[in-house]
Amino acid sequence: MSDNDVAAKPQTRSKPKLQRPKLYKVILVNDDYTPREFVVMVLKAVFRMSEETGYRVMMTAHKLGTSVVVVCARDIAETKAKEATDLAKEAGYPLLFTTEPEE
Ligand code: TYC
Repeated sequence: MSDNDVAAKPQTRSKPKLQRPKLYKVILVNDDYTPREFVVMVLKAVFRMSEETGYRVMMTAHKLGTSVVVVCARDIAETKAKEATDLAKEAGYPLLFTTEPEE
């Protein structure tokens, strides 16, 4: 085997790209039955919001139909959305929190 037969090393190295885990939005959905104060109470209890932030998020859903509550990892988003929706269900309200992937 002469020197000329040695296979050339590839000149580029492929750098493995670390995929960032997709983030999910928790979305508050408006309805005609749940009292405003109850929505704010749930936002404070489950999402650790202040009264002011909770009121603002609640009013956004009230006026526009939906409001983004938080953006976080999928398992946390799904757990919190279920916790908040279950609290309302126990109290007899149709209040709904959903999740969807962020673009
Ligand atoms: N629309 C409700 C009312 O007028 C209050 C409300 C706000 C309910 C936001 C749900 O996600 C909601 N009592």
